[in-house]
Amino acid sequence: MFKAVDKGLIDKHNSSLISELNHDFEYLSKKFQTQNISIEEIKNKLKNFQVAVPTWGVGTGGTRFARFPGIGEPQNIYEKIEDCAVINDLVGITQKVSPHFPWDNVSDFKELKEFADDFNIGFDVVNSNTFQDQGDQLSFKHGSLTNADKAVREKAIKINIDAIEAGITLESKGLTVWVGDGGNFPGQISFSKSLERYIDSMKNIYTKLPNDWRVYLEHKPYEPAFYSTVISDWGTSYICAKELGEKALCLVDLGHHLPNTNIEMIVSRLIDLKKLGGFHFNDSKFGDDDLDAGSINPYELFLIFNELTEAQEAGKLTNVAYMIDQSHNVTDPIESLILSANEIATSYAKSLLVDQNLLKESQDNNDAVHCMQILKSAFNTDVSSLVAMARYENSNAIDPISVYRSLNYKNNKSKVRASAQGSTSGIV
Ligand SMILES: [Mn+2]
Repeated sequence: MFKAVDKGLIDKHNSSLISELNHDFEYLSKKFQTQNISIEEIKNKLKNFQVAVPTWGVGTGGTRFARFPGIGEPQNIYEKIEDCAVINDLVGITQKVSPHFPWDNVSDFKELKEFADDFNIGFDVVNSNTFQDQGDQLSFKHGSLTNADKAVREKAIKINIDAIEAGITLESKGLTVWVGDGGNFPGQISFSKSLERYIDSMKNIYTKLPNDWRVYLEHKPYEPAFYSTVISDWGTSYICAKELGEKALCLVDLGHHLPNTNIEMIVSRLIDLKKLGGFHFNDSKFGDDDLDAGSINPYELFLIFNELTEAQEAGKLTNVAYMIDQSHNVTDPIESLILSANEIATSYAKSLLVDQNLLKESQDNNDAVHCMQILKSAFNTDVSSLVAMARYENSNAIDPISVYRSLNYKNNKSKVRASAQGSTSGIV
């Protein structure tokens, strides 16, 4: 089912590239044979891999200084789904979108579900927004789920419960909660009371979760509050998830850590504690930069997937929700999301090349150099033909960017879509 991109156009592009791809794939296949790696097995895993795209990701992001919208930008969730369908028709591993309520203003969720079905798009985890005001008297200026005012907390709880109800109609199975609550001055908020109020509010939300749902708690050290943040780190997130119960898990947003934090170790800890729920993929150099996944530190992304693959092979991992969460300020978001999905799949593929038994043996022998070589050898392998072949066999594009550019998509959309209004950022 290809509605957003003409399948004939993908086939035409693919037919001009398949001969070279076959050649590269065969070379890699022979190389893997000498290493006792089954290329078919890895390819099949890649063909089944999925990472969700956030609805806010297809709009141009912004900073607190400015936003520079591109042409033909989607102006509502229906147009966002069209853009997400373009991405999925080309790459095939982004079949689900993650909406953000009430950012995504929807009056009829059943109709939205039917609209998305028609584009072969499903709904992943839903996100709630209580970090900006929704236009009434009860302001989130001084916090939402942790606000000292009970009426404000109740409003924030209701937004989350509404998001769950919307998600049920959309056949989602989870809710991600991130709050920007915190303080800008020492003494402004009580560390103790604000955390207590967070847990109390979350307990209210938790009781509304259907049995097969999960709630994902997202932590972040700073911003918008710059002195203290209520859910500031993975430890706090873990404590809250444990307090709430089995359906509550921790979500790791790669950008939500201070520089030089060993994120892959946090991933391992959360796996061992049975509380790793999901990821928001992006990249950063300084803080929550929301840059494209794998654009700055692809080795870190690989090391994270190495932990996930090790846990998967050891039977320690169950459903983990993968989502891209980045802000595209200077690129066409569709191109950035195509490349990011590809980077994530590439890191996953490379992690599958790691000989986990050999790594364990070398660790036990205290052979630091050999351990590093095992990881570096997998990371340095060019798996682009393998990732492209998985796409080709799934009927998607060998070279998605070139097909996308040949569509002249945004230029065409600029003639039928309203031009961007105002300045809505996309930073979560
Ligand atoms: Mn996030």
